[in-house]
Amino acid sequence: MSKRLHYSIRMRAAMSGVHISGAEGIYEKNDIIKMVNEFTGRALSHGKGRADEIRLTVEELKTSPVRIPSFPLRTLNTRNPEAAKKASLKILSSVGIKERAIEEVFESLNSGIAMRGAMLMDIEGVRLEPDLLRGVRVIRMGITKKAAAELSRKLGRLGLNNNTVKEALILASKVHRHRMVLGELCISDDPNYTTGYIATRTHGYIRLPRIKKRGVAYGGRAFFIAGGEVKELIKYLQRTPVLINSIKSCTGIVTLREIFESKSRR
Ligand code: PML
Repeated sequence: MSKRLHYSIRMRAAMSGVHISGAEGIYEKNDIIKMVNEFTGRALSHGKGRADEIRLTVEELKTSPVRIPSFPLRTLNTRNPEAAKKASLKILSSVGIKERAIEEVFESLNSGIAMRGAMLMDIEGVRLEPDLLRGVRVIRMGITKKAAAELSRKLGRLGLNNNTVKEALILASKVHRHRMVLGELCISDDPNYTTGYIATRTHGYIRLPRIKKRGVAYGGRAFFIAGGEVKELIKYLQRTPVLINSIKSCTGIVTLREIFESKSRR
């Protein structure tokens, strides 16, 4: 195992007290200055406006990152929010999450209440995160340079080589490494970004275009969880450093049928 030191670099930017942009990764020492520059640049030129407050954290990691592969990525051709919800219900309920829990998450994410972190929803539909307003932020995750180049190449072929997709895929891959997480639903809070995703260990990362109407400035993330200590899960999500070091398949548009047929062949 590598003895090289790793650093978690995290950026959060706000404009007039409202969160507009965030980014993070795990890097070696030589890359710190470059990444601080890059993240600062991102905060100052975000589509939602120019940040007037940028918080940067550079932290030496005390433990070596756990190295894991990314989830495979696919896209369903969902034509509107109703179709995206229907597909989410089918896929998430197939791994044991109750429909009422999925409905509850859609309702909360569409309610307009902005949360910084993710909801933790048990599979029966009961919220379990200690702070219902803030949710749980997932931090200390990244991707190796080699895997990042491979991911850019694979996403590039699909016209998806951008930070939004890459960061969401890294996050979902880290989160589902924990056995308590059965599934995830995410809707972007960017009013111009209408693609969301669901993820499960069985099906991987499934993008859902048009999950919301353009112009809607809210969204969020929920993890469906079962069987264990919430405290222990939160500790993993926030403290365990995870690095993606290999990339599974990145495929274009597939049908729901193909998703169910291929799950055992991934
Ligand atoms: C976000 O805004 O960070 C969430 C993005 C979710 C969808 C990413 C994708 O297109 O795969």
